[in-house]
Amino acid sequence: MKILVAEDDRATRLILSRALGSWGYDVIAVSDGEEAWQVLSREKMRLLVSDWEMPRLEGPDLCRRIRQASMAYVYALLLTTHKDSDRIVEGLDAGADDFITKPFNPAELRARLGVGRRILDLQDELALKVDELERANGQLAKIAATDPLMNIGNRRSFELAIGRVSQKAAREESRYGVLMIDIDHFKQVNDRYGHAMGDRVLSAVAAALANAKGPSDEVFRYGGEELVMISPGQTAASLHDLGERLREVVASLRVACQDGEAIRVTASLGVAVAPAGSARWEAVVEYADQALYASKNAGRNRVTSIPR
Ligand code: GH3
Ligand code: MG
Ligand code: MG
Ligand code: MG
Repeated sequence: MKILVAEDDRATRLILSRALGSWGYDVIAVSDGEEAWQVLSREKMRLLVSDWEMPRLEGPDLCRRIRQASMAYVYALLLTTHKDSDRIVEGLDAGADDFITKPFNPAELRARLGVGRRILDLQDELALKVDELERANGQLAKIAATDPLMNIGNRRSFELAIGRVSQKAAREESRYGVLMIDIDHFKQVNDRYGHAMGDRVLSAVAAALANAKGPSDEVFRYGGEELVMISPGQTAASLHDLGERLREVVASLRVACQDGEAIRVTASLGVAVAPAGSARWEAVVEYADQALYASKNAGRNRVTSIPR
């Protein structure tokens, strides 16, 4: 383990370096606090033995600087000739973890450094646990935002995403479109091929739509066999074109059945563009939903835009 020694007295520095070296430490020795600070800024050091009184930067000031910096925890042991407790309090307040009085007893120094290493080991274990928890948290967040069958964002992520998109559009005075996509007569697919096959069709439709969307578009499962897409920067005409393209993607999809039969489905779409600068997304979703109903009533497998 590496250890940094800061001591301006040459003889003490040598004695310290030699003792630490003989205990297996990899020693870097410097002659004042400023030099010590430079080493700490350059290299990852976890253990510091620092003299109190040194030119340029004294031990307690060095400790203070270390505690203010954002670096891995450095266990700092101050060497001092001061035995009075006011001074010791001052050193500990400055950020030192422990102190030892000069002239030091080598066995005591070794034991106190052992304490420091124990604390650093605990720190490392804790840091590892925090890493693990953060990773697990990230996985959970992803699970909570994703629909497992369609492997796209769920209703909750849709609401977060459209909130984000609509606020950005309001700030930038830009437009965005919402496309509601509902599979036609899907109940019949379940009735005819079974629920498991129905699941496969749903996941194939979601994959095809996710693949067909533009790079800034986002697609989500709105619920059941209904999907919703957000498409920023659209005019009514370009949004209708996108809807038409997605309708064709669904209609040309073939999902193979066990007996070799290819299941085909169609979808009805309702699309609506949010007026420029509008942050209220609920109304746009409502318009797209009304348009979807219009597509269903007009015979399905079609795209309706509101307002026309
Ligand atoms: P329409 O053209 O009017 O939309 O007819 P539809 O049959 O698609 O609509 P309806 O709302 O009557 O039925 C939707 C069906 O979608 C019923 C439901 O069981 C099925 N469904 C919803 N979620 C899932 C799912 O996760 N897996 C499967 N296999 N089916 C689902
Ligand atoms: Mg000194
Ligand atoms: Mg349907
Ligand atoms: Mg439906």
